[in-house]
Amino acid sequence: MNTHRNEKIFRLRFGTPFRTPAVVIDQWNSTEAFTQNNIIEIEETDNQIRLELALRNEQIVLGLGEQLGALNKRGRRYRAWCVDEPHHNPDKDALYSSHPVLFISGEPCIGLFIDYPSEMDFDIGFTQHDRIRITIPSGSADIYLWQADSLRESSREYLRLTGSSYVPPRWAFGYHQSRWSYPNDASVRAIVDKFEEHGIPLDTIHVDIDYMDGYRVFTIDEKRFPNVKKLAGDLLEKGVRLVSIIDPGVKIDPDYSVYREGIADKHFCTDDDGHPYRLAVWPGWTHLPNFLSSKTRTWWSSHVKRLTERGFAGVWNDMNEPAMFFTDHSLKRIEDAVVKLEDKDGLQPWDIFNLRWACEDIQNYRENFKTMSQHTDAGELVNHWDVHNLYGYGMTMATSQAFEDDKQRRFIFSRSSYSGMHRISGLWTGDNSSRWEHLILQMRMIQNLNLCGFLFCGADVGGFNDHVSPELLVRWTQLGALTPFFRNHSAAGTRDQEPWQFGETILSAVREAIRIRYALMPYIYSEFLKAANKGIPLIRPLAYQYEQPALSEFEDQYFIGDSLMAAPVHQPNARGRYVYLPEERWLMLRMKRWDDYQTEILPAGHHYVKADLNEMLLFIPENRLLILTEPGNSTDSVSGRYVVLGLVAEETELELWEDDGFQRSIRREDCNISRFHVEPSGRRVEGHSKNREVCFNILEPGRK
Ligand code: MIG
Repeated sequence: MNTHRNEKIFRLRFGTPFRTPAVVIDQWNSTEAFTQNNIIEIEETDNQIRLELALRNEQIVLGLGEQLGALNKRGRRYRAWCVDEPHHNPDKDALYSSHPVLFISGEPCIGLFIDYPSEMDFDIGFTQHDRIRITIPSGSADIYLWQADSLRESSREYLRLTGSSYVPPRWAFGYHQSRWSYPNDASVRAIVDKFEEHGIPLDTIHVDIDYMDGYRVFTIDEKRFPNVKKLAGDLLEKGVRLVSIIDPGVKIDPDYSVYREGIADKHFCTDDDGHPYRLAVWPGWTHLPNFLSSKTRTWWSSHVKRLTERGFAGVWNDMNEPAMFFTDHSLKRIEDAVVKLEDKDGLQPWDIFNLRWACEDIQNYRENFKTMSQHTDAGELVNHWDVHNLYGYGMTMATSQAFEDDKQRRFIFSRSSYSGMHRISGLWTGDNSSRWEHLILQMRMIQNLNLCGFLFCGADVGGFNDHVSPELLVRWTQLGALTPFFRNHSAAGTRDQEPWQFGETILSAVREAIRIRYALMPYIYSEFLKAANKGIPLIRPLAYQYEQPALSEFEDQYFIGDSLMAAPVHQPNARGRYVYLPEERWLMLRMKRWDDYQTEILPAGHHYVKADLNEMLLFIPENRLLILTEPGNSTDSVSGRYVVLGLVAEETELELWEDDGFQRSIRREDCNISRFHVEPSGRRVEGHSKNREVCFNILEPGRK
């Protein structure tokens, strides 16, 4: 073991770890010995590293980014393993991404990041309620450890280690409409027209896999979409952008140039015989690009670039865990099991169970991942299993590379990711379902994802699998309006869930929730820029915001930036909810529309607050200011007056950051800064917005 220290963070290097792109600090000068302080026990045996930590009752464990379970990860077992998992049920232990970092509360707080891109086991108080036990089934890994005074500091250290957030263009903060699939040019136009007709703001429409010619990545089916450039241009005139999905599997087809290039230049992952690895996904039999190779990434990026030159404004990376529907290997397993049926008299129960299991896990069969290899730039051949969790990150690096030389920020988001990918892309949480349980799951995930640096994240609003109910669509849209990435998306075969599908009452409630999002846009965007700039989360658990671990109990409430606490209604038939207010006094807004709301001053403590189906709740702590503006049809057309809201007892200020929505730099000095002051002698606006129409709507009871 080799120990190096960088200010607060210690690196423990075991063996010869695979170099991942997760960490940005590369100076581990000091060789000062790491003192274990009896906080962590590390046991190294043959090909296994095991870490153990004791947990006291009051300690909580945050982190792990995109994972199931509660906000506080205690009491469960998790697996670091990127997997195409379409059923986000409570018994699952892994989803599409791997973010192997933990933030443990206490004095001091402990932070822990295991830079190891393959399967690991996180037993967080499951086997023994008072112990964390992490098992790395390898002799090689980099382990980073730090101590901090608070969870806030601890997350801050991690973001110092892995870098600060990707910033999408401003339009990506608007509302996105998607579905699998809007099948052609006419249907896309019709959807956009409907938004216009119903007065619902819209920034983006997504096209799913059916825009391609036979699912061949980087092609466009000219019969369905004869002129994407024209379509994109026409939409842009209405302030709407077009985003396309891309999948990593390249169809095996000698008449397809991307396939031929891939073969000629050896861009594909290989099997045990050194031939391109064969697996089936949507196009049928395909090969997978080897994104560990910089040459392959450059090749891929040139195709991404061409796609965007044809009119797409952003890229949606799917299936990059990578997903495998079946392989020769997993088919063989079924064939072998079927052969047993021939001897009916000799059949044993296990023969039948084996057949069932072979069919059940034909998709993403674990053993497949051990039979694929990838070579590195250094010419080393690596078993895919050992670097599995980096696949989506590699594809996203290649995507991001396409835009490296652009002056503008570009919109990229991915399904699979590994720690560190938050520097180059956003993320969505994949195939959830239209279930009430998935609202709370979404809230837990966006909080932990933000602590892990993935500021731009969100879940499919309305739910992907299953049929949405009208009430669920409303409540989910109200929640989505208070998450960074706000996209309605649903699976083929499920009922339509655009805002107007369920009659006037639902349409109106959904429309007003989306408009409230646009009213909040300057605030949300500004808080995002500030958070990315400082290297801190945008979405913050109460336990983080107030540095009180016990507040992790209230996992269905969270902060967006400093002035706004979300507490969405997430239960069926509910016409209100319980909310816990940690600070002395709060201003609550019960909003029917962005400009039609009741205000109420609430003291600290527990409250049951009413919220009809068409009402959203916003909470502003005392002495903090929130800004609203008149919503436009898209983020391009938001330019009305500002309304400043707050409950103020002492001098208070809000700094608002703005830019052109595209510029690369998010340094404060490159942004347009406005300062809104509220003080006894009056109200003041300084800086960029000083000549703008600003209306102060301030309550000042009991000003000191
Ligand atoms: O096997 O492209 O998560 O958003 O609509 C399903 C079709 C493949 C999974 C993605 C989903 C997308 C769907 N894809």
